[in-house]
Amino acid sequence: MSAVADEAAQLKGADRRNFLRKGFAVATAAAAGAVTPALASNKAPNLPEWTKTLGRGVVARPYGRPSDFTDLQRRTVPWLTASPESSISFSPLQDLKGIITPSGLHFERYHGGIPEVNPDEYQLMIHGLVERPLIFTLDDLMRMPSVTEIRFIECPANGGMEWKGAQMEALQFTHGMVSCSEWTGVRLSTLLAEVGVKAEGKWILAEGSDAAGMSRSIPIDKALDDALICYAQNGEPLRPEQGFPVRLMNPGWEGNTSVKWLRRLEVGDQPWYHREETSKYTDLMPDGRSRKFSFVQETNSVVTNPCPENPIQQKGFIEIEGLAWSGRGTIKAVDLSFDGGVTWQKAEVKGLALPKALTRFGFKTQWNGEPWLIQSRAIDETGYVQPTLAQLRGERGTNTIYHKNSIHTWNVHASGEVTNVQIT
Ligand SMILES: Nc1nc2c(c(=O)[nH]1)N[C@H]1C(S)=C(S)[C@@H](COP(=O)(O)O)O[C@H]1N2
Ligand SMILES: [Mo]
Repeated sequence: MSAVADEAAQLKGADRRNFLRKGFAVATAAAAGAVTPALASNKAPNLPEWTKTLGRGVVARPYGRPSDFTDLQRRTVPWLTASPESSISFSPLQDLKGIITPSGLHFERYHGGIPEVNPDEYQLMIHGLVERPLIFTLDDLMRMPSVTEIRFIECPANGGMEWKGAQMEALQFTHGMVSCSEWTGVRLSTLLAEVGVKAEGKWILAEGSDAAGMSRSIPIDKALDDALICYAQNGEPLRPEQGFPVRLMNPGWEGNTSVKWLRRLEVGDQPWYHREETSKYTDLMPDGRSRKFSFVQETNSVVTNPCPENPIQQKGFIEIEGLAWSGRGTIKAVDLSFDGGVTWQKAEVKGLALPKALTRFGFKTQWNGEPWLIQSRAIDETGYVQPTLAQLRGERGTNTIYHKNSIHTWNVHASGEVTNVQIT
């Protein structure tokens, strides 16, 4: 018997003794899967190269960045848009853990490029149907009472390429227009109290200072509820991509309403019906008419492991994982199906389940090479159940690109490969 095999056999003996003492050792061993047995020869002086020289010192990178051995990337779909200034990059959901999207991987969506706003010259004007029209500088905003909340932002076009059929062979492209950060700022209601909204004030126009001058009409109820005038993301100033130095953040609502590089809020008595709330970001129904204002991002979920980018590597233990979110509030439950929605089992909600935030779920099981049609179905605190594709298409047809929150299916093949399919 070789030294290695001998050592492995000894370890097995030790494991067996442990097992006799503690019942749970079996589950642990099964969960570890095919892992190399420990070797005594792995100890000093047999050390890896990187242990034999000093590493990089503390000042080399005043602002840290991920290891050069990692490859985390926002990616684009080249044919989707005509120019990089009016385009979309998708978050690599397949590579992320937990619920927070690292700031550098937050999906990007803009219509006129990223403006370089000088924070020293920054101004937010609030006017219209108010008692005291005011201009706030960044310092003014930062002196006011702040709140910090973990919330997702999702473009209503997330999944838009899948309305007519399964098209994108990557989780990053089927669902990567959602991200989740910890946001800090001033409640819009606090600012509105400063300016004093007149009784006729029922809508607010939010206008960006980018070349697109993107603007949306926000109902006063949302403005007075949880809308945030936001200047920080994951503990540091907003990234330029996310609207530096200040964006509006409407938790749970279509990302489009969260106007970035915010320069002006005008209080009015009716909506403005600007481009991004009429010709765009409006759902075309089967009868040719459009749904007027569909603000809320409804309950959605997707399995992130396995997925096309994360095929199953070995038989035996696997923890299925995924993300669920609801613009209406907190995720209450997630069901999983392995047979395309015929039978369902309860998944476990892992870690924090916060309102209007990405919520991670998991499910521990075994895979023995059988084909799976794996689906997740999220249910939120209002009792809303994520619809099937057939239900959603029944209501909205296929001539739209927005608000596709239907149950998604991954086909796990006997090889462990995963492909994107639709069950209708
Ligand atoms: N000023 C301005 N705000 C904007 C946009 C824009 O083009 N200009 N794009 C909107 C759209 S369509 C979305 S989905 C979100 C995306 O936010 P993110 O880039 O921080 O992910 O920002 C919104 N806010
Ligand atoms: Mo969007």
